[in-house]
Amino acid sequence: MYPPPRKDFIALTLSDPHSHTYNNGKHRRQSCWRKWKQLSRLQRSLILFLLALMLVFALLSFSSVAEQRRGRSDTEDWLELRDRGLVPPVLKPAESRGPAAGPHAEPADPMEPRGPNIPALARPPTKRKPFPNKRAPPNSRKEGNASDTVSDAKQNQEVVREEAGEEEEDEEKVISRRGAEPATEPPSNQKEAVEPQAPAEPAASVHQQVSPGAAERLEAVRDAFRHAWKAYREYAWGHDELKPISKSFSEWFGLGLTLIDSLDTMWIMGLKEEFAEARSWVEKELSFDKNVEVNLFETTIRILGGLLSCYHLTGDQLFLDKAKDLGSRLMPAFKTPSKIPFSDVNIGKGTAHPPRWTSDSTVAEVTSIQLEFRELSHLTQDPQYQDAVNEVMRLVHKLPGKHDGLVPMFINTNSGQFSHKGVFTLGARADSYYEYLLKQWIQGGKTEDELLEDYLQAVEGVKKHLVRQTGPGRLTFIGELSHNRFNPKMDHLVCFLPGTLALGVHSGLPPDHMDLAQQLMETCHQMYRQMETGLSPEIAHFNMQGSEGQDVSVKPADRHNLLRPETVESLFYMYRFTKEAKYRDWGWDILQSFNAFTKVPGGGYTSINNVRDPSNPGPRDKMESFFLGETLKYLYLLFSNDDELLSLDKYVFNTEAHPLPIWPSPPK
Ligand code: DMJ
Repeated sequence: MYPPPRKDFIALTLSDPHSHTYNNGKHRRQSCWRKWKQLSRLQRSLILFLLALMLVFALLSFSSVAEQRRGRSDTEDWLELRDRGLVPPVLKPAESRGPAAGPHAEPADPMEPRGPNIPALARPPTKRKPFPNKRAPPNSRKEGNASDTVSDAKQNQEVVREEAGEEEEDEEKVISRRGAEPATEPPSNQKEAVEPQAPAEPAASVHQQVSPGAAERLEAVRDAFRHAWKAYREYAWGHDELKPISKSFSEWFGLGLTLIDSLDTMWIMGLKEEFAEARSWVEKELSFDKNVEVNLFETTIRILGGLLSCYHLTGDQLFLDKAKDLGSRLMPAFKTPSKIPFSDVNIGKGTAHPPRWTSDSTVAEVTSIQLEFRELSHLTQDPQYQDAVNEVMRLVHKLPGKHDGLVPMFINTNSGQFSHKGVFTLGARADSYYEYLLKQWIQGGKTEDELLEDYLQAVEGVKKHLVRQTGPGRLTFIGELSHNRFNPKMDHLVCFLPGTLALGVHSGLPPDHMDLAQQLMETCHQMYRQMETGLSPEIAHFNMQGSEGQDVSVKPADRHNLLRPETVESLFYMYRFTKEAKYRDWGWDILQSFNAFTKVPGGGYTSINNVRDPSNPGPRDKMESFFLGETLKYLYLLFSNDDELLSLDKYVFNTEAHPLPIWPSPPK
């Protein structure tokens, strides 16, 4: 018998797959083992080494394939979202990153699915910073000062660019929030906040009911709000206004103006956690027992109106208690010889006075506090508030010096007569007189005839004296009358008028008011469209000469944009009553322009100096409280399901966009 030959290779014996004999496996094991034993030590070591090498290689490739598979799945997610139209359009690199997070990470919104924040998906998670319970900026923070005018626009541009670098860092923090890390503890004040009662129609439901396009737009408005709020929260918490470029704040009355002004916006947008945190500040920090001078009108429309609307939306007694406290502290303003209130009140001392240079008050101011004071009486059953403001309307109703229903801009607190007569405008110092005539009439159940009479007469006066058309494009606009001389100048403030006229028609007033509303809406839209930044100037001049040239021109001193709400406010009304998609599209264009030219990287929006220069719009380092209180709110309402959210048959919006209920029964 020959010994088995030594082999330098391994013979593999493949079993017949069809042979299922009982001993087959055992036999094969024995055969392999025999063959292994026949190999030399060197051969065995070589084979073992090769096998070990293959094992290591296999392990390495497995982890890399798994990694790739994870990456691919995120990309696929992104593509799917993009195809479904859920990815917001990219405006410029900074904006495409989605909202950045500062040291205060944004809490997740429990009411809504967050909109896609796509670029963050494929990034590795990073550690999230804790959520500090900061109620006010520390003492080291720069104090706000009165001057918010930026002398050197270039310098500010550089600041903006520098801040863009910061957003790279911020972006990483956003990414961490999207990872699977446990949620950070909320601030203690947030935990203690009393959960406000849910509104009858929570804003969260709106998202499910609107079309995909509208849902994307709503999310873009919420993103804008969050971006602005983040900076306010971090750099101006509890102060009146944010200075987003210097990351500081400025005070006007020292009452947390932006915070209170924004409360109902947050509620409407379904930003429940942000709302709860702000509510907690109102509960623990807000005090009106302060030696501060406040402007009666501004405090009424923003703070009193904001508190009252929050009370209605949430049913939370805290807001009504605060409103009552503030209302009673404003009452000294009415202690004048004429009962026409002074412009300024010291709410701590209980004293009131006109501005230092005059004994006049502004007509719009004394006639645009009525909705709020009347509502306060309605809720408290204390007639003193409504008696005071109704008396003002009664006096103005019968006052000589009007021009076919148009009112001058000033009224004297001693004599109770109009002063500086002969100038008529629908812009600053007169605007909301007209708006509140209609809205008081609606609030009171359409029973107060003098209000209606004054409103209808005023609209006729506007048509007769102030409405003109441009030569080139036949744009209808509202000019001003100064001692019988017509001036083709229109403040952006006048863009409230299309919305008010439309509301009047919706409330049963002459249908031809709608024609004027539509034409003026087109003009306000053109005031944005014809500017290089897509943003309206503060004041526009209109070309009434010939058929050549531009319809709209802007004087150098009027080129600024303060993030004002009037045009988007009117778009909201016009869309509600006509359902024409173009009004939503115009609002969307405005939001894009705000994002392109006023968004400060890292947080906040700034008013700008020059709407005609897209390469250097010149940030002013100020975010007005009404941007959060009004402008974004109206944009949100414009894109939301109108039947579900704040019906205009149930609510009337005050001039700072705070919804107040229409009374079910007429006033006594
Ligand atoms: C708002 O504060 C109010 O609407 C006011 O009546 C005039 N407009 C500003 C914002 O532009």
